[in-house]
Amino acid sequence: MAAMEYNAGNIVVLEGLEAVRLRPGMYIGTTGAKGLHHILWEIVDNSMDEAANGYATHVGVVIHQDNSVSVTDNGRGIPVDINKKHKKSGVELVFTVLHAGGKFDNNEYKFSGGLHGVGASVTNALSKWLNVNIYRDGLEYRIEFHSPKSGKKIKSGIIKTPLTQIGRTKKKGTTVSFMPDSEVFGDEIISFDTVKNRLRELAFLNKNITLTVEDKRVLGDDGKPKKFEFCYKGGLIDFVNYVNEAKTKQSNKIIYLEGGTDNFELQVAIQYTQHYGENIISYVNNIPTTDGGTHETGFKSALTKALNEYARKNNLLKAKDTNVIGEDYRDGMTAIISVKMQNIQFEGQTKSKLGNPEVKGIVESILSERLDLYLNESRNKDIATLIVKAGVNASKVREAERQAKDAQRKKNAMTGSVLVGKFSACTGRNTSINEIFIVEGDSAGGSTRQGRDRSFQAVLPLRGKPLNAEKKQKAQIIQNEEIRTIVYALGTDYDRDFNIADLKYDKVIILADADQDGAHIRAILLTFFYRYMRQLVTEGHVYIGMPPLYKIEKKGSVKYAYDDKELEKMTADLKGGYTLQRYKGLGEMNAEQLWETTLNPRRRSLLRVTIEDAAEADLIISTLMGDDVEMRRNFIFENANFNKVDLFAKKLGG
Ligand code: TTJ
Repeated sequence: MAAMEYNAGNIVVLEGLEAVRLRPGMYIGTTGAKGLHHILWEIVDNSMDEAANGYATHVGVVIHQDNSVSVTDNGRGIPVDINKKHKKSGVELVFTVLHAGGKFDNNEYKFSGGLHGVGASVTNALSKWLNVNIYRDGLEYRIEFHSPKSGKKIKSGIIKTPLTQIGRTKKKGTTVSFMPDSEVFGDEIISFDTVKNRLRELAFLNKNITLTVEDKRVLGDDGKPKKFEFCYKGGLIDFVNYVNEAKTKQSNKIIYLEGGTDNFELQVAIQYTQHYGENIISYVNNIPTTDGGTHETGFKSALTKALNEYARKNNLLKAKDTNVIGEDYRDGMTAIISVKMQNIQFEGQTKSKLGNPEVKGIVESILSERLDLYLNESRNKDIATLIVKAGVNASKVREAERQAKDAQRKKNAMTGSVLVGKFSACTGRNTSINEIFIVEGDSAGGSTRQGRDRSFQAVLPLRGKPLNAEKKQKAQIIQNEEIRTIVYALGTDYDRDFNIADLKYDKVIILADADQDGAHIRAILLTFFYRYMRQLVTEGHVYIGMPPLYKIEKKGSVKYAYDDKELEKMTADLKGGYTLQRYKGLGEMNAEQLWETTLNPRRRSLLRVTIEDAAEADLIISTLMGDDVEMRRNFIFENANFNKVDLFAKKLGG
């Protein structure tokens, strides 16, 4: 009987992992870079759970030369004893039962971090091999897996070497090493920067835990593997400092508030800067909620109420004044919100919005109480007054801007469109396929206009450089001719009046040269879109066009290379006898060549601009475009060029 049960159970397990192999997308979203990193986060999250609950102090990631990865913690070690119900060791269950993860013992951790809880078995299923070493009670254990191959009959199982005690040890903890399967992920490999950024974020969110990442594929200047270590005693306070590093502050003070109940924890850190707009970065169980949700709504509502109450009580708002609206109290604010809770529900297309309706009230009630205490403490009087005054002021500025904008509208109506003579619209009306090219320079603009397919491609040449949105007041920005033309052409309006439903194009494509000037124009435009039309970016409408860098001609046949790697391959294939032209700019191509290489959807290469990491995006933009010259110089020096902003971009296809 027992044997039967074991076999039956075994088959279910294998079918589970086989299902993951057959449809990886169902479990990790994509088999591109994001999915590949997802299977690493599944492992890291387990170690973070152990650390966040006080059992481990260190979590480390090592990327090996062969592109395999190890994750190590110094926690209690995954259980090795036999689970009575399943008749298997704890570790075997973790890696072979779908959705089990570290959560096979439901009551082990109060809050479980991590992505979507598909668990470590998914990592196992999508790895060529996966090995676990466990250091526990003075003994070292090891178990080795290799994954079922899709399309082939499953034989005895996926365990290569069963759980074995292999020696004695003084260490404690767990190490999991695995090789992402190239049959699933192609030639996608783990990115050091992606790991580094995520571990830094985790270190901010979980104070006093040390996170390390080491890349054995790359040697640093000292001849040793690249390595970073993150550990923050200040948690969210350090996080705000990091995000605001390049910004001019209203006050150096950071407001830190926390509170909660048995099964809900809230932490908030706030600082006011002199920069335009608000920057709220929020998390639930360490998962970024880029689209906000009920925790953010609760936060905003508590903040507005508390500040208005304070304003009335201290006569900063007079009886005749109306309340200041929330948006005005958040102008210049950086806030980081982290909640930990059970049974999270995510909403929205990208599942990055917290949906639990009860959370709004919970956050609101915790924060109202804490904020009230904070604001009324005598030593906080200066900051409380400063914030309220800034809010009152922002509301006056907003009113003045509205009037200026109305006046501008009337002026536009009288003088006709600002676009006359510059902009070439497309003839088709289908906004779901139409494209607009924003092109650097009049001459390139001219070739683009002649080369395009006018049925769906519009062209807007830029004469001068648009204003850097990071450095200017809002009112100045819309005075700028280039910016005004863009806003008008897109049809969406901007800032608080922005409405994505009015967007006239599916793709907004920035077309600039592959040089410093071009990079600068790209950065300026991306900054404007990011600050004033954010949805345009988050919903994936912004692209960077990629003109070729080289033209290779042999016996009348022409080929184009878009980067040096491609050029190397092409010239090697041709084995001599060719002529090579390096394009210095868009202007060197005639209309026909431009169509062939850069405009034609069948042939061209586009980068789609994405924002996965809002904190990083904000920091890069404020550093590159902000007013701290010294920081900018260091940043550009460290990152070798001005193109870091282009790192937001992901190549399409391939
Ligand atoms: C579970 O309850 C008993 C004590 O240990 C708990 C546990 O699971 N600890 C644990 C799991 N520490 N580290 C892990 C772990 C580490 C890695 C790298 C990967 C996985 C799947 C789990």
